[in-house]
Amino acid sequence: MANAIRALAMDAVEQAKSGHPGLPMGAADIATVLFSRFLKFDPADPAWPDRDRFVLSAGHGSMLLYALLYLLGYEKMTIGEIKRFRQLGSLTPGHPEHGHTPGVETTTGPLGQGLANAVGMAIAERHLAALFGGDVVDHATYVLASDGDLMEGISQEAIALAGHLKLKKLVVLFDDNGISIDGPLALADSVDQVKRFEAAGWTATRIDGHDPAAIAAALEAAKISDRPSLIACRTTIGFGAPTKGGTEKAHGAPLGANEIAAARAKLGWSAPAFEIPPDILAQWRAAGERGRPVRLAWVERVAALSSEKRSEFERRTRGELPGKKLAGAVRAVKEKLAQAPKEIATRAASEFALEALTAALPEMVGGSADLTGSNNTRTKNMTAMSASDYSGRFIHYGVREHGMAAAMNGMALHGGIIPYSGTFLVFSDYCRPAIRLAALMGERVILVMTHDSIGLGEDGPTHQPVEHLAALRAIPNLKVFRPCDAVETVECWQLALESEGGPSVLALTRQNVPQLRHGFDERNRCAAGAYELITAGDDAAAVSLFASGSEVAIAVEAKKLLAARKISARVVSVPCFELFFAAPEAKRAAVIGHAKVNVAVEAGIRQGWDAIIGSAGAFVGMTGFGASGPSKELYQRFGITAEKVAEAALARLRKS
Ligand SMILES: Cc1ncc(C[n+]2csc(CCOP(=O)(O)OP(=O)(O)O)c2C)c(N)n1
Repeated sequence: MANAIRALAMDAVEQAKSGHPGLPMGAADIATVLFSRFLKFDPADPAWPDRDRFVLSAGHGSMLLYALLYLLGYEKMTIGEIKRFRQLGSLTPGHPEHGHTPGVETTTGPLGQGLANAVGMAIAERHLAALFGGDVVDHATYVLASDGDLMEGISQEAIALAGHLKLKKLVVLFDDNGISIDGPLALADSVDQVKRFEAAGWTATRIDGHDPAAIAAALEAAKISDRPSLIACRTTIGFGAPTKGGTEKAHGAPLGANEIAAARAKLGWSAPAFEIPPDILAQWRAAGERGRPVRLAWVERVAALSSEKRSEFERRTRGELPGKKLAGAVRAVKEKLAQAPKEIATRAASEFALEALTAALPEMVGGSADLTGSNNTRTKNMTAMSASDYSGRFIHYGVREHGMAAAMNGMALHGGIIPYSGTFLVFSDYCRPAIRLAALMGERVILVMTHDSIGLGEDGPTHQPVEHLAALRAIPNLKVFRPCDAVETVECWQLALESEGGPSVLALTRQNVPQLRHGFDERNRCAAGAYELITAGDDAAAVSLFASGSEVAIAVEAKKLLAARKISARVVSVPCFELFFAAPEAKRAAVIGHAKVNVAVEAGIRQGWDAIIGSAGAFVGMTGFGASGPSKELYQRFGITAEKVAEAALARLRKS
């Protein structure tokens, strides 16, 4: 059965003239034992909520997964798709893509991410099991990780968190082949992985990864472990390839016709390319059938839940928001703000909104990378998740931004949870690879990022984001929200929660900002991405002032300065570029207006703003790094003031 995987991997890579045969050939025995005897799944329902998860963290070994899906009988994964490995539009892209190929749990390729996703999946399983009971939530998460996965820094964050939370149903199968692209691992690494995982609170064993009995025994032991398990499986990369096996030559290139022929002979595999002997295929298909009765029994157990519990479980599994409750919570927050306006930091406004939102949406699971008090992501009635109580809805991620962002992807992929996190905006760089993957996969994760400009003050330039808004706005399918006041903050929260098909960043201030939206307005004005906050009055505006976040108040002051000089100006708040750019052209044109002069103000770099103000527009913002000092002095020092905005407008008017 394992040789069927090896043959398909060799043949598909050869046909595609590119790809990675080494990992599938080396890990074939591990995968065969896991999928034919341990993994709980049903090819007839790849999205069955209580399936065990299998994460191929070493995504370059994608042919391992595609071969398994075909052999086990996943309907969409035909032999034709295997033959079209790596071709445009096939279900067999170079690296596994979640949402594209049924049976692929997460998109992998950037090493280390899959392992950290799996930690999030295992957290989600424990949390939901605590809420809904082991009768309906009881599955394991298996990871196949390579040397590369374990060399990446993110793996340390992931395994430390998993060990701390005692995620006993998480099992990492380490493809311990001692080879990476440059050659023997010894060129670059000498870590004892067993000791490393043990130090992080895991059980860890070392086995022969080509011995099915040893693999099965280790998997059995992992099942009863009270901690997460590492099984370091000593394997030979490209197992079966007579000259290239065991070397880096098997890692990432077609083996060539001669080597493939010799491998077939060595493995005793006489079937032609892409053909699986019927008896072997039948064995695989029988393995694929194992899970059906298990799933049907589960369906019955779900049906036996009280109707209230069942409908809540199913709602959460579908990722469907409790629409009325969400709308009610947002309305209640807005009504309070209309009655008693708040001059507070938007991070505090976020906490104010979260009190209502987390009460209405039990699927929200929050957290922070050790900045809970600064990020304001923990509401009063949230308890911490721990190894002794997985029902807690707040995760102390520790100082692990990258692991946090990737674990959130895993939680969102698992389903039943809307994860949100907290850190400083400047550390979005530490989360970026995971944010990019959330955007690529279209997963709803929400990243609260506070201290969003020089306005954070005394911590200085290491902590003051400058290019971060632009850098985040550059990621496709990511919404970057920068609300200007408490009302916009709750509106942006609502939009992020409703953003089912992608992640959101909420960039929030440390410093207080005035409430600029007065009175109760049912509409979510931020949904337009940008909108006219203050009109010019009766006159046609000579100046349009655009701003986001804390700088909207500066634009409002600048309007007053201009008015004193008999120049009419309008103020446009721009809480979300992406939503604005997605609006129909006519709407965008109306918001941009046709004043003689456009000026934008944002305490970040100009990049991106030209799409709104045009290259002739004036920009007031940052051109270099910040400095350490009180916030108000920094705004003066870097010239991000109402006076400078008014001056910029006047200078442009004089020229026009
Ligand atoms: C973050 C990241 N860096 C680099 C790469 C490119 N890359 C792909 S596989 C690999 C290492 C291969 O070694 P190993 O992980 O042991 O896989 P094996 O050779 O055993 O298949 C590298 C550097 C990547 N995919 N992701």
